[in-house]
Amino acid sequence: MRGCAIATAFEQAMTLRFHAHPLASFCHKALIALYENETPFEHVMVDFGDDASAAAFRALWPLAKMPVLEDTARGKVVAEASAVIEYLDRLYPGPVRFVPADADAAWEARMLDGVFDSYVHEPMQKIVTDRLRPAGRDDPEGVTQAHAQIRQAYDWLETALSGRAWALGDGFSLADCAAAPALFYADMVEPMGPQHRWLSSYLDRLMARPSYARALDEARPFFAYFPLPDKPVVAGRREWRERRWAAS
Ligand SMILES: N[C@@H](CCC(=O)N[C@@H](CS)C(=O)NCC(=O)O)C(=O)O
Repeated sequence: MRGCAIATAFEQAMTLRFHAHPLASFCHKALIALYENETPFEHVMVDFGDDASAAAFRALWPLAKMPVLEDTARGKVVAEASAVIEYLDRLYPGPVRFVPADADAAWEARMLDGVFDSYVHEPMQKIVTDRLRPAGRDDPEGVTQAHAQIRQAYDWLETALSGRAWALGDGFSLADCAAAPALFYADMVEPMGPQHRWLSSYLDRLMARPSYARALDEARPFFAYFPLPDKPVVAGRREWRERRWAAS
């Protein structure tokens, strides 16, 4: 029996190939779901700085955005982090279910997933990628709008999530997978203020959750490439926030 279980896990690892980069925030989102259920998979590193890696990834997924889950057993290529999580939830389920069976909880999970993606994660990406643009080709107006969008989302989320341990309440879901990398990186480019006390404590819980702590640990060797060298990335983050709040 034991041998069988090991063979099954091994075969599944060969079946699911997760194309991602350890620093990439949308990859973290889907990786959390894989780690939550300890789903066996093979990690395929996507390195856009390496011509062969970039070409192989573009051949698999012409829109060339990570993450992509390749299911070789079923002949499927699943792109978009939310779709990857739903795919795992339906086809490779584990103890943590990411889209709740209850209809009201399900739409709320998807709604919050969309809020984190569109109003926190994507504006954060806008701010970060603008810092990487060549001089004179930056977009200050777009960056100002992105900061305002994140602040507006923080204010709404502070009230919407108040009193909840996780985005929906007690159970971890798709919305928490979306929240973790979105809030983690957004807090570095648009720091939460004292008026976002609950949201900040939610980010602390997400960072302490073993699935996300593991993803962050794997990202550690690459943090130097994140264009914000003056901020504590993981260790000291809470102290950095408390010092800022005390001074404000
Ligand atoms: N809507 C996509 C966004 C994915 C995305 O933006 N991925 C980034 C990494 S976090 C990427 O592949 N960037 C590479 C590039 O833009 O060239 C999703 O939800 O998965």
